[in-house]
Amino acid sequence: MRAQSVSRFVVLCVGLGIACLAANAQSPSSLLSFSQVTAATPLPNGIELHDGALVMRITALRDDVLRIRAGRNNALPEDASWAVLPEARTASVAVTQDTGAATVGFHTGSLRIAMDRATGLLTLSDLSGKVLQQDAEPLQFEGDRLHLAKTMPTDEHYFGLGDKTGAFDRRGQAFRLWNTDAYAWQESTDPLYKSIPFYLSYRAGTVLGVLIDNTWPSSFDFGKTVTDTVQYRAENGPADIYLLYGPSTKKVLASYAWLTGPTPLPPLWALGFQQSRFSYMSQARVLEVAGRLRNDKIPADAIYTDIDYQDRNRPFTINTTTFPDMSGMVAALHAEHFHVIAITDLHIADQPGQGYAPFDSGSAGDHFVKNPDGSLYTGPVWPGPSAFPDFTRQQTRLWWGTLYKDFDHMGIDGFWNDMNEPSVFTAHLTIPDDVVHRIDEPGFATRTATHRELHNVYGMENSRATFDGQLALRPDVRPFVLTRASYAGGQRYAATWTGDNSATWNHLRLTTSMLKNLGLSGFSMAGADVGGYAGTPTPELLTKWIEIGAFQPIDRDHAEKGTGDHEPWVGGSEQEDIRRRFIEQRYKLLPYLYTVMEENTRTGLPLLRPLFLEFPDAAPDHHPLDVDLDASGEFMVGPDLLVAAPPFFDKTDDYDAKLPSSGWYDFWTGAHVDKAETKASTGGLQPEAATGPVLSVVHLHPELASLPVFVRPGAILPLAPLTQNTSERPNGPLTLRVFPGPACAGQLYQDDGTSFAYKRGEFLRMKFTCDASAKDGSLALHIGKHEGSYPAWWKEIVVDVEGAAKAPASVTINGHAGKFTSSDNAIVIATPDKGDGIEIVLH
Ligand code: MIG
Repeated sequence: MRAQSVSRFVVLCVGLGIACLAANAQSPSSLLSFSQVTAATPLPNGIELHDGALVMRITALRDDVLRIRAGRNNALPEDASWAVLPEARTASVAVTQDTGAATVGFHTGSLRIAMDRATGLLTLSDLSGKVLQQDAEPLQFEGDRLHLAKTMPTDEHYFGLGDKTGAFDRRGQAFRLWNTDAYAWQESTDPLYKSIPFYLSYRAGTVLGVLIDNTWPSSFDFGKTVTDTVQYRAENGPADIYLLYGPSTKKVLASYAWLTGPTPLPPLWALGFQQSRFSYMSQARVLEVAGRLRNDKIPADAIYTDIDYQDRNRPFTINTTTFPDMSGMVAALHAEHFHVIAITDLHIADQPGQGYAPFDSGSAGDHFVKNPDGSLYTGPVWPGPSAFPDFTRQQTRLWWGTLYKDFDHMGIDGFWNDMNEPSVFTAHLTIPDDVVHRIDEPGFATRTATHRELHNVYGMENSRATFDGQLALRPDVRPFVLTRASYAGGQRYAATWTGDNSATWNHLRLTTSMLKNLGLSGFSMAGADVGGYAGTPTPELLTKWIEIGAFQPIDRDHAEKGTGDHEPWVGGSEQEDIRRRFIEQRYKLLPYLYTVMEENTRTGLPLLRPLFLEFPDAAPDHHPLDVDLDASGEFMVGPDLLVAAPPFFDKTDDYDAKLPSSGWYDFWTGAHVDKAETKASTGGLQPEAATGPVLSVVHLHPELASLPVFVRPGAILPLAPLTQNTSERPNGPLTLRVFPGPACAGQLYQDDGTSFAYKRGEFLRMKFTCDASAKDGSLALHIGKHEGSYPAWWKEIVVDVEGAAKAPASVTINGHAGKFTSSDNAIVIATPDKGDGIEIVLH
């Protein structure tokens, strides 16, 4: 335990602002480094290390997941967490102690951790000795502050931290964690709405996930302030660190889902097109917009009511002048198969004794946070002076859930939790630091806590209360909650969006990296306001944004008050026709999108993926392809689709997109990219010689009406006939588009889309494979039997084999001669599907 001089700390503090000033006030002797091992106690599942009165306990939750906790005065921090599930936090495996002269530590079946006895520096490596993480400095406390420093190998890349903006790779950037209502944020704005202290360090295809579970104001600095050093600082709170070893990104994401909980299966309709604006000012306008979507045959599933449906902006009320019959409106929308999502902010108008039930019941139940003197804290927000629920109390969350009773009765289908950083209309932007919250919660010691400690977890607990409230009111309906603020683990309760973006081409570009990083941080159900929130998009920008949005998880068109309309028809029929085509394509792809979302609930793999998730080895040096400028506009949708948007949308020049591996198909035409001629639909696809065995380059010409999308060779994509909404039963066959290639396979998952009946076996799962390896050149396609009891919408399957050079001589279906047609690139076979499996061979 080494006390250090203040002067050194001042240097470390540069650039930290306010928090740093506080630290400087500490006396020099309060700076403690874990800088030697004075005692080591082996544990069955780890080791406890001491440097005098500093204690560090390192345990193995699994062979590939370690937890490190440290504290002063011989005391470990409380073993509790908002982020990590109790069953994961308390998991444990036996380890083997490694006691050397110079180091002490242990190893598991896949990891080795060792502390240098003389310096206190930790090294985490795999069993072959490959270093995964290395301390640059020992763990350090300065008073209540915590400081960690890791080395940064030059070829290491960093991802995660949720939707923080800036370049996709966090290397060279620094971020603060302090949930902030960042209206009209721009590319360099930080902090934003969420605090997700989880990142991946990615080095030549080997990945380590790092979760630092601390809700206090904190910062991550990936070599910005001190070159080649990752620094983490928290101004207070526990040293509680989880290390998740891959080596693959997929494995790390699965472990993160194990640790913090998976995303629940969303209702199918949440994957449909959603229409919103701040605000549709009347019930009549809501119905008009919904009617126009149906009239214009723009598929859509949800419409939002923003704050103006309320009486004087008071949550859980209705302005009965402009919304005279909310129930009737909801019923009318339901009749048109729209789902209705209402905003319900958490600021409760301070209106005692006026019949405003949320305030009266909230104060009667003692559910609001308080000033240090015990009086009610109020802060100005939309309804004027407002009280703030104490969401870190289980009782308060239960109460909050009951506030939804009336809206539930009206049939409102989903709820939108905005402003939950929480946002307060003061210069400080949020609740003052010293306002008193309570932690009253199973698994936690009951105590009070300052706003400063709980600020970053407040929004997540708000969305948790809403989610649990929906479940309590409708136990067999999957809730849909959209939240703006959150913390690690928040994916358990809500989908999210990237807040108040702007109607600019650059903001459309930013959606790609933000949604990728959100997906790598647990949030698969995520979107960005389509069309841009602040400002009015040009017709072309709106069109391109709708094209891109059609391939992103949450596809919600939204706009700020005072901006021009930007519903899909705005800007003329030529634009509307293009936009409709893309939204229609999303609907036809829903079987695939939903299958990937169901997979996400089991594997933690997001719907919107960086290329490196699927192709970690595409580049010869195994760097993540997405960090290259010429691949920076690209993203994957599930394992099989690659959207190759340009790196900069406002450039009209041709561009070269990189495709990992080779043999890709054009999604729109089904043609092999390698064999494609110039195709208008992808803007003049002209394959160039691959730069290596594992990378293809396609030359693309940007066009407003088209978006290059490619399909991985070996994919089998399930598609449905076009519907106008997800309540409509598709009328027609299931289409399987088969893109022959290596490891050719696909899946389909279906269920009723809304209830939990799938947990009782009422789902339908099918697996498909294709095999073109036979010596005689035949292609064998296997369509699996129906698993589960949910009935198929189809009686017939249409198989569309893409990229075929020539027609087959014959086709057999279950051994009998079958019919086929062949056109340009495709061979089409139709077959009845009774659910017991089908073998099709193209000879
Ligand atoms: O102070 O509810 O990000 O999506 O339309 C603005 C009104 C409050 C901010 C949200 C935005 C929403 C708006 N809200």
